[in-house]
Amino acid sequence: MRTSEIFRQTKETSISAKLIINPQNSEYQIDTTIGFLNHMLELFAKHGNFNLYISGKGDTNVDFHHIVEDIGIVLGQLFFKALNDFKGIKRYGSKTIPMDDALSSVTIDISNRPYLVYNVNFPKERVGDFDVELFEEFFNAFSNNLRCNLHIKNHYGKNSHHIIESIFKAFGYALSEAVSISGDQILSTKGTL
Ligand SMILES: [Mn+2]
Repeated sequence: MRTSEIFRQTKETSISAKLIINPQNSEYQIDTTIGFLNHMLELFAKHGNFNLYISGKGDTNVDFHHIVEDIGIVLGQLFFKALNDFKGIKRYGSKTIPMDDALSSVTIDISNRPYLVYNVNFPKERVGDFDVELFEEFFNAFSNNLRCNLHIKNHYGKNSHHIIESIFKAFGYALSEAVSISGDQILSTKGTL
């Protein structure tokens, strides 16, 4: 069973989280105090077939920036810790997923090399009281902490909620593929990642 737990506390946020990769049935319990972020992480867990438990709070009276970035850090750390030096994983994953008017692609290489390419423009800056530009910080933090290449592209879409939802579903699906077991070797001609 590939699993990990993280507790991270700073002066800005406090987050505890647990991950199980590819369980029998995906289960999730997400409470970040931000409804829209919870919604996205639930989609991610469901579509990636992960068990994901996150309980976090932060200085959201300042703005949502710290908690969103720190959840990205913790999520990346959870996968890094659960993946046992990346041994035996498929390494690459890619998925294109629509959501009504929106179409997005996410491609991942779990390469031990952090790099984010984020090609997303939202027609509206906010969904409810949530500033969608924060998702770039989230994915950047995730990529830095899992140490993966992460390429995110929105092809088109009219509705910001649909655009980000198609991204999170594709993110879960692509990551699920990349972490799936393909053998007992490290997939690199260097023999190491
Ligand atoms: Mn929705």
